[in-house]
Amino acid sequence: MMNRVGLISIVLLFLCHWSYSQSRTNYDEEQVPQFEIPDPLMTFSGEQVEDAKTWLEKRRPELMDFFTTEMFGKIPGELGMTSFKILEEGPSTVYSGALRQQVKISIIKGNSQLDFNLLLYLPKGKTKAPIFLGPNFYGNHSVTLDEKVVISDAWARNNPSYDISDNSFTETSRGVRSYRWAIQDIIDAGFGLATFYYGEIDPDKNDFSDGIHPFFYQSGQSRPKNGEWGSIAAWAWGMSRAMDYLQENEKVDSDHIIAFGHSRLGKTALWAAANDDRFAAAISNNSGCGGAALSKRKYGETLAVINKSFPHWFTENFKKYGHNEEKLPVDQHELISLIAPRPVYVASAVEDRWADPKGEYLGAYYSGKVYKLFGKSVLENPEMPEIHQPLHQSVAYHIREGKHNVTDYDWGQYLKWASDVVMKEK
Ligand code: GTR
Repeated sequence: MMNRVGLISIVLLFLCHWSYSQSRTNYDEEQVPQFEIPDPLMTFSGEQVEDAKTWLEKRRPELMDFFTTEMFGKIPGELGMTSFKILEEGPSTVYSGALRQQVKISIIKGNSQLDFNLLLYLPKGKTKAPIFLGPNFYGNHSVTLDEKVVISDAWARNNPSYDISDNSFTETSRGVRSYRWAIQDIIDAGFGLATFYYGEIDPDKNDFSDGIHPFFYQSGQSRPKNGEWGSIAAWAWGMSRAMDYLQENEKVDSDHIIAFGHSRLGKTALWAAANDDRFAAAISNNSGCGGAALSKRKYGETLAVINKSFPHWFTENFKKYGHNEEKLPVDQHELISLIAPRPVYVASAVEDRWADPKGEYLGAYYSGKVYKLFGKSVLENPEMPEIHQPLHQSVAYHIREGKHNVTDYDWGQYLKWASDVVMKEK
């Protein structure tokens, strides 16, 4: 008979093996489980949606509701921009033909006030420029070498490679991310760029005592309730407050403001555009898990992993789907379809396996069913295209060589698509 030590060893061995297999990242297509793609045109009660009207009146609201309460979280109240102030404006010496504007946007509720700075570069010659609006990771001063750009005093993530320490930005990080923002190309194509530091809306850490969340706390409350918003929803809300201001800027073509974001901010751009139809289109660059990639594929980053590493990004409810993707009645193609009929662009990078390029393609591909209801052009092939073979429809996609990043190649595609597709929409 096996003694107790033997039995305990076997149990421990089993547990180790189980936790190892649960935590190992899957990069093997053979290990992708069999699963059914939830039908965006079938209501939760099993009714088939056959036209755009039923989609808009019945199916879209229930999906919106699901993504709100189970994934990103609900904003506990209404809150818009209270005021704005032009801090500074002038011709840029860094980009030819560009006008720079810096605007402080304020949101006030009771005794609380949140300010964030929007940096704009606009093409000088245009009376009203279409623009890309995208939050940034390291402060407005990091996207450009332009010395006039104000350095944020918000909480910053320390990063030795950018000389960022003591959780604050200094001159050392000016321009460190300029390679990700093809500002001169954007201006030359007749577009503008608007960007803000996402940490001014909510610092990216599992701490809900700062940023916008406390504006809605009742006495004694220190974090959002279950079903209420996490950080991604807060950053998306910030994009809408920037939009409030952009509606008032006479130099901006307010019918053509495109939500843009990379990675966690690519997840954010999709959610912002789903919630706010003032966005004419959305671009999600390498957005991966919780963005454009299908969760049920369990390839690269999974729900369990993202919820563990970033417990503050989604609402509490979302945690129950970790290691339990089968229970999800939706998948990310339905998040994308909430943006329909407005154009959407999903982009991947070959070496960015963590974000699951194939899952990102399929997310965009399966959203096509909804876009088709509106007569829009979609991705027709269930097989993903080759590298550098962009597909520029209303639902657009490309995969490029290289890593998790935003490159000039990406911007080249976005600019072309924005001119050829988005500008023709309205
Ligand atoms: C990773 C995270 C991804 C992605 C990325 C980023 O660490 O696992 O979901 O969002 O960060 O934002 O760069």
